[in-house]
Amino acid sequence: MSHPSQAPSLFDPVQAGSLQLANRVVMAPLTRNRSPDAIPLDITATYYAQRASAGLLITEATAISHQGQGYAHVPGLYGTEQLDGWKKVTAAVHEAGGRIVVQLWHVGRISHTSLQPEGAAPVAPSAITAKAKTYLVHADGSGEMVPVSAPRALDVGELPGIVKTYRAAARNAVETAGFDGVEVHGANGYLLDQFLKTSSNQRTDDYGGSIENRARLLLEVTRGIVDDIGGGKVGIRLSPVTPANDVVDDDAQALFDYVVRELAPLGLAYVHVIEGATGGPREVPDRPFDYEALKAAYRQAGGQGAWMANNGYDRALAEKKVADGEVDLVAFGKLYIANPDLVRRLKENAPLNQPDQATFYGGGEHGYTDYPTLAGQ
Ligand code: 8OZ
Repeated sequence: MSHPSQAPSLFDPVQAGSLQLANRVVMAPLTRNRSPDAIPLDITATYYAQRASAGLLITEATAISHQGQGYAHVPGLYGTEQLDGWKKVTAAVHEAGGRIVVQLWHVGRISHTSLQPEGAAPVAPSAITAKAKTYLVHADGSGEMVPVSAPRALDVGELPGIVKTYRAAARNAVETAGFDGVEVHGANGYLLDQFLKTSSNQRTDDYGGSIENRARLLLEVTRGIVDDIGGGKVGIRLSPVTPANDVVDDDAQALFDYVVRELAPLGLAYVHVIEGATGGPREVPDRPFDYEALKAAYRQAGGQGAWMANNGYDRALAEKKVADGEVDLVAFGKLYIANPDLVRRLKENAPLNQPDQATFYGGGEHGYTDYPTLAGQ
């Protein structure tokens, strides 16, 4: 079907909304828990700048508010110190010739009272506790995985405030912190995904029940951000069938086909889809999903954003799907932890460093900024 001489390659430039990308290799958002008090450190600027040859860097998930935080030492976007920390990151990435967007995060029920303002219960669409764990760091520096706390259901009157908080974070991201854009985290069982999916949303108001109602918060957030900073600087991440953080939908295909049709007129930079179980198998037992149909629904509704795919891609699969025109961008997670020069390694089919799971979450430079490049090896 494809014309080999004209087929796009993973290493060709591409335009995604307002973002001019040097290639189609993307660094996926990766939680690293190295930002005490939610403030990105200098080593974080080094870490992202080392990876600036990616067509696009997506930051680790970043809390839009203290209430939106659910793990120890994840960064935020809500105060002067946090924004100043991010300024150093974006400056270092731009100096190295890269492009970087920040992932906007509200965890909803995936949190713990000890991480919430005044020790309050985390918030959720419905008062249903997730079978999930979060990560705490104690005063003596030791870390621990603990079950998430029981959430309280958000009052409908609180939802406009949540939309406003997302919008403020997006404006701060581009106007103050120097990001090239933002990615709305609509995936992995966090707040917006909790509203989308039937297992976590049992509301009986305008934000629960029908697909239209369950998608309302995600769409209000995304449209609001688009009004503020322009659709060309906005991406969104979705995970139709991931079991991450204990969510499932009764009819994921119908739900997500609707979501992308509604997103189509917004002029987004990209739609980022996690295929299968986040960080795990590309197929989820008993949860079939047709990603090509999802993309077709978006295109048929006029969506022109770049189509970004993620999860378990290797060089061969990425090159094939880009050459076939199935996907425009491929986001690599674990491979980007271990290979700062991933673009070069893929291009030259060079050996890859293997990521060390023990240093994914928490710690300092080890397992963060000390993975070697080919040039340094
Ligand atoms: C791993 C550990 C903690 C959070 C996600 C933000 O899955 C995350 C996350 C991943 O989207």
